[in-house]
Amino acid sequence: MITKQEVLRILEQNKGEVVSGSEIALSVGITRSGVGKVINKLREEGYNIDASTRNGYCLGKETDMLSKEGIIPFLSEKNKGIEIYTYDILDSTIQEAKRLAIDGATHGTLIAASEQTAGRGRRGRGFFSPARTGVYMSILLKPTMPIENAILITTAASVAVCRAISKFDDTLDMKIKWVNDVYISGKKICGILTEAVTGFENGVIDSIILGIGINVNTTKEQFPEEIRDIVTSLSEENVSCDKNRLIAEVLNETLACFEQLEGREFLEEYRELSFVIGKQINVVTPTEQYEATAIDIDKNGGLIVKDSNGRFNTLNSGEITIRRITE
Ligand code: BT5
Repeated sequence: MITKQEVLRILEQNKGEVVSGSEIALSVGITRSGVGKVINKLREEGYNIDASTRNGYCLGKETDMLSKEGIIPFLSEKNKGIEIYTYDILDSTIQEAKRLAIDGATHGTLIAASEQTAGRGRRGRGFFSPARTGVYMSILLKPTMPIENAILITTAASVAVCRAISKFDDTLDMKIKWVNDVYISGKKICGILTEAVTGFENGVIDSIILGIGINVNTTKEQFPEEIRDIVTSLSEENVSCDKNRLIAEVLNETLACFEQLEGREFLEEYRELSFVIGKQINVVTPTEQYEATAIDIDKNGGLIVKDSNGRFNTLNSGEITIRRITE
């Protein structure tokens, strides 16, 4: 198992380039025929490894299999030691993160899956997570700050996702819909869901699980009919992207924003990316429904709205829908 990971690490680090069999054998400490066997196993798992050149192996540049070895080369130096778990299929990466949190997983632990069978959105809604078309990841965070800062984690994560996607194309019309959705050209590309894990005995928040789903290669036809016209993917927006790298960029940016929760340095960027500020909206909270104008995002990530009687309210949760576009 470790041998296979070592061989994969070398191939991922040299993706698109030929590495000689003897070089791999030497660095992993196995024979050349041993390398051949491992390569065959990786191929069976779906890795596209070319051996057409004499004496060498080349992992195809277009190979897009999720793996820890594929993610690590794109992590910033200080994040390279983070615990990473990748899976072909999971019910939900949030569920797995919770299981790992209970087992004592540390700050920054990353869980990513190629497919989710029970991808979750807010309030019992689902998140469509078909095989090998998107990035479905959860990051386990250990808050060390007061809880009002912890609420800002979703806000910070939206900025982190925008920064990460911009690395692949910085000309996209990318916006954030308060509080947790990222849109490109008016269509949802990413959803974010934050859940807390509380200690069984003291009820104190022990970990926060940040779940992020980004549509990468999903084609319009693949989306269920009911959301087809309101969602998009990076490929639909003509952005090509390596999923392992996208995961690494999101993790790097999220952990960087997490360190700024106290100082809220990312809030100005959030305001600039918000497509809600200044718009006429419908506010739907668990207890009431009314029309209002979105005025600003407050220092805790809450949405300040003004209702038709001129009264100001700050929303900390709940739903909003954009009623009319008024610039
Ligand atoms: C969200 O909820 O958008 C949060 C989604 C979080 C998903 C990630 S994936 C990794 C981690 N593991 C999980 O199980 N979940 C997290 P909400 O704002 O409630 O939006 C849900 C709504 O988005 C649905 O009712 C659909 O209308 C729409 N939707 C469903 N699948 C979608 C997709 N793939 N892309 C864009 N929109 C989608």
